[in-house]
Amino acid sequence: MPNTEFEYDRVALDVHDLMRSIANKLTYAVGKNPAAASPQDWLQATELAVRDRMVERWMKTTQQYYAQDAKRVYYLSMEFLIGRTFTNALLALGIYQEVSDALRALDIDINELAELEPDAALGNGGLGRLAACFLDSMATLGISGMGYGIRYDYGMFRQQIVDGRQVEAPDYWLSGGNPWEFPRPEVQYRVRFGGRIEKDGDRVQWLDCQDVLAMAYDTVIPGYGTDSTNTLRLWSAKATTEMDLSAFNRGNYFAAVEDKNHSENVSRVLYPDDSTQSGRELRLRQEYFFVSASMQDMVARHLRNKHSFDSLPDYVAVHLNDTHPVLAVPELLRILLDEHQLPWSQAWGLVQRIFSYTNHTLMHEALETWPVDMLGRLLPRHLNIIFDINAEFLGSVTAQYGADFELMRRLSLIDEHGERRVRMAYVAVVASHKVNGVSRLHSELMKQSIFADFARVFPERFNNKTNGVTPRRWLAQANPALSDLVDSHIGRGWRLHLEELAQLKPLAVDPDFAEGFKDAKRRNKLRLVSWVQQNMGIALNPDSLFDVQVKRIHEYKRQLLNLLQVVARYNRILANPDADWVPRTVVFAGKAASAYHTAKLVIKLINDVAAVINNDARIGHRLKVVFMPNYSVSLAEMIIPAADLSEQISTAGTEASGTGNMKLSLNGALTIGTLDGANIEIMEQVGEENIFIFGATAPQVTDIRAHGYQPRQLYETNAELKQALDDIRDGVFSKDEPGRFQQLFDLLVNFGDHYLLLADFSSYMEAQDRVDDLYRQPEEWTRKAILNVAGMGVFSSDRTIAEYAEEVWDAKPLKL
Ligand code: 26W
Repeated sequence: MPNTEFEYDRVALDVHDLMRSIANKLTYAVGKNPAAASPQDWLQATELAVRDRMVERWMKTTQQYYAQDAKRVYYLSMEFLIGRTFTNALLALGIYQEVSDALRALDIDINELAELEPDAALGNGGLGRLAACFLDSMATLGISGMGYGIRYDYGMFRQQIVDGRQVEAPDYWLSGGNPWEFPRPEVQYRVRFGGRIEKDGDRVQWLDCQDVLAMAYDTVIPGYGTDSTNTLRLWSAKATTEMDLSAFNRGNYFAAVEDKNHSENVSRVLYPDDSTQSGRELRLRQEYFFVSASMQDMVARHLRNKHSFDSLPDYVAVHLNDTHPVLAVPELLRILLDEHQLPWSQAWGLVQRIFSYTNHTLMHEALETWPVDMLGRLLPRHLNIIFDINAEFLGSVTAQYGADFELMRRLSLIDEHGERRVRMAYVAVVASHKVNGVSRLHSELMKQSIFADFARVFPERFNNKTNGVTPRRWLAQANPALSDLVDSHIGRGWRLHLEELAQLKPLAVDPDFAEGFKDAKRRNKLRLVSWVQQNMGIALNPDSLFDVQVKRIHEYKRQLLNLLQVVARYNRILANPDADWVPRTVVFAGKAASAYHTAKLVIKLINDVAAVINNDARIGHRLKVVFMPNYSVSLAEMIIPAADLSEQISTAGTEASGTGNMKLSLNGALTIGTLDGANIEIMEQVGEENIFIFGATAPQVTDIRAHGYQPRQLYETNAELKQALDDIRDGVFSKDEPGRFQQLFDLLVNFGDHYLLLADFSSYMEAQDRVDDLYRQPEEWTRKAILNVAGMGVFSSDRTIAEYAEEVWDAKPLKL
């Protein structure tokens, strides 16, 4: 890690210089004169002026990468959930104040400009955001890292709430242009699909395929307070010929254009599914499209600089962000074998030294498998290679364990039950020298469940890398109020050394610091209150407890458990209005996969419950419920700093890690959560007395399921739970359509309650009572909140990346 605290780089950056370069950009790059310029034009001009200052560092870094003969990490991911870049770039360069002053001198408010930038929402949720935090940390640590992914024309859908229901609208994020990217028309690779294989002795040819071109777009990724600047290279599809000229000449203009559109569809849209695999051919095409271009690019770069393949693993590490990019394995083999005529044993040896793989979920329905038929039709040579890997692998297993057919069947890369399918996670494990989970619990469960047999065959491959988040975005950028306070007590070094937050521990009992802390939280709450007022017309009470659950909507994350608690609280208030209620604002946000019926019904229920409670005069300020539409990185940056309570309530054993849990705690929210994913490690860091833990543990979950779980019995014996469930079933929140939520009731009471909401309900209610009790003692609450911030040091993605660099990639920082 860089060891000097970052000093502002004020070289030649006085405000007048900046004003001049912004004005120049407006005129010569945007092509507007100041009188006619819209706020968007000013934003674009400012972004271009800022970009120039990143490019200088970028070139220096690239130069040093070659000069120092460094190893580079290629991070392959279908998703990069970057969010906005403008403010992040200003903070990284240390010129936020100067640019703000320059804009003010031009009579422009920097915050208003920043709000105009669209999010780069090229991801669904945790996995995509983790990739973005990792890019930030790699650049900041000086690791030469390159992200490879897809430049989707349309990112994650925009969520509208119409009559309480989710409606998906396209995300036209590129329509105003994207000043952060550099198109590279000179960097294009041909990606082939279909066709057939012809073998002639050792020579293999892939013939009669359809092809599409992958063109590179480079985005600059600045490190914080360093010259180190990396690249995110995203691929966009281009038809190989502008159009089919023969069709054109036959006068069939439209057929020609349609064909062109068809091949370019491959980079059109991000699949909005996380945690269920769609099984669609276009998704498979996307996966191959970007890994093929990436491997071709990587090999070409290596051959430009080095002469032989022997040294490839000394210069490149390729990391697989889940199984989505696993086809990079047979693709690199194809390039080495068929295009460069390497012998199999050499090529396979290289591959196993180059690849590493992170698993992000144990959920069965999320594990990718592709039908052998589909793969064989689309990528005949790659299927071939996968069969060869399988033969080699099973051969080595037989040599070691004898001919145990049951074991072979379990380990085979091909699932032979019913329709034959390729198990992509198994390909990843066999091809990688390191395989990791994303929290300690998850990494253990991974070895006990989906990879149990592999963990015995390759014990040395399995390891853990607990996730982290970048403190630059998730504290410095999102929470200036708290950042300023922290700076004035322990200095600015935490941005690069998050463990320095531990110095806040003694300040938890310092009345001045506590006062400042409360004040910062209140300002963040007011920011959220005014957003909700302006955008949703709902008046929130900033003095209420802000209880926040923001994440994808999924049954395993149990938004419905939270809602049962809300309904039970509503009933309690109605039964006892004069008790000393702690006023609460319950905030939900998150998208549901567009085909996930149950998750969408949960969104409708949240909105229906909100409508009833918020309009019930008997409740008043005691309880409010809001569902904020279109959860995104930039919305998270506003919601998280305003939170008092962080809901991390997944069924133990289901949430691989969670990263929202880290962001919320880092911003001074207390967690109410199960012993799942990284919650366990958060508890260890902040202390058991500073977190609200409830519910069954992972082993208890297994036990409950094994012993004939009876949710109906819980329903019948817990009166408060029964009332809440009956209210939902009987239409208390859906008077216009009383049976609307029958299905949700049935899932819990009659169809087995797979995620054990009813089993954890009473424990959750008790934990919520402890939350209220503590909130009644504001000094105590604040003290514990400060201790949460102070305990978050280890959850910096810098720590995570340093571990990957050392133990997985063997990559050293550039000396800059
Ligand atoms: C093939 C469909 C599909 C798409 C995405 C299946 C699964 C995924 C991802 C693995 C889902 C995901 O985002 N997982 C989350 O990864 C985070 C980063 O490691 C973890 O913190 C979350 O716990 C995990 O749910």
